[in-house]
Amino acid sequence: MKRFILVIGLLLLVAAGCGSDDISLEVENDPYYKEGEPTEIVLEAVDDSGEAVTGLAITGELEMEKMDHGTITVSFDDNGDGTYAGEVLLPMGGEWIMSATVEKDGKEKEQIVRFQVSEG
Ligand SMILES: [Cu+2]
Repeated sequence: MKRFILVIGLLLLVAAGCGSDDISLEVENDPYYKEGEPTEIVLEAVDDSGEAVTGLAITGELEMEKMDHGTITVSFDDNGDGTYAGEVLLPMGGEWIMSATVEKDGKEKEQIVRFQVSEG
């Protein structure tokens, strides 16, 4: 019986390992809005174990939480250290929602990232 439990445990470990291409994005800088100037957004990508993930292609569709400004597209450049930087001209600061498309090895995943843009 103990051996059986051990085998199940090992299988679960393997399964968890396979699921480790789950990537989560977070805004790691403090984006600010200044009229007529692009806002920089820096994303950090980490996997399940908190390791930085490089080599992703990330684009985002930005929308405001409480207002309709349409959607604004921003593409991110891989900084090579698990962070990705993008610049975008926003109409205003406030609460923004990004629907991010993350591509890794030809596979795409969607992720929602919420962040605050301060007015500078
Ligand atoms: Cu607005």
